Amino acid sequence: MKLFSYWRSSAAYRVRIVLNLKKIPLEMSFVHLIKQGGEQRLEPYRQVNPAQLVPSLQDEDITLNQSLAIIDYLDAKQPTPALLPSDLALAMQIRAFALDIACDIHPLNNLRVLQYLTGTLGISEAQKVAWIHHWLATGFAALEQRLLKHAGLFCFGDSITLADVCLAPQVYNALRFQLDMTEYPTIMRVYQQLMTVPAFIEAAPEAQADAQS
Ligand SMILES: N[C@@H](CCC(=O)N[C@@H](CS)C(=O)NCC(=O)O)C(=O)O
Repeated sequence: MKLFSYWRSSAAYRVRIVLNLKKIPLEMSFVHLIKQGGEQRLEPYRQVNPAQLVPSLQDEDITLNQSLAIIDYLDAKQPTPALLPSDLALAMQIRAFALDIACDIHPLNNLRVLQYLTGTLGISEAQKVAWIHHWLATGFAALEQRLLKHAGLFCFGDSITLADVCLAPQVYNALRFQLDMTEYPTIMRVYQQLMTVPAFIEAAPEAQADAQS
């Protein structure tokens, strides 16, 4: 298996956490999202993923994009540890929480969106930061409410689930953009707990071979 990743990509970070939790060995291929105008836009990677986004996973004759589809694929191949509980209602609430992040929070602050805002539409750096903070705060307010109901040690009880896999990279991203997190004490408590788990520590952006490159 080969994962196309970039150290600061929060979508790739999700997949790296799952690979570590499930102890699946694989080869890494780094796609630098800034150098050369973004290697994701160059022909070799466009052949892998025409959407020009990381991550992508290659396994034998299959090439997959979308981190949550990749995670489902890995989960099917290596079911333990499980990322969702057997209780259907709880499992779907966890999946919905993951989708809250992957569909409704993350895309608004993605690199190409920010580049379009500053480049094509000409907004200032301050306006860009306001945009990032607005959409993160909107999303985190709802996540905080959900966690008040469900959190134990982790997002949903005391076991790591798909919700934690998506939450940690999104919080990393928010801290990187210096969002004031005092409004989200439950999110931060869970995040601090996740930051003690080896699978999360080893998947962190700064722990990657391409970090700071
Ligand atoms: N929904 C996709 C999102 C993928 C995505 O947006 N990747 C970002 C990095 S986190 C990217 O490659 N950005 C490059 C760009 O915006 O040009 C997934 O979950 O895999």
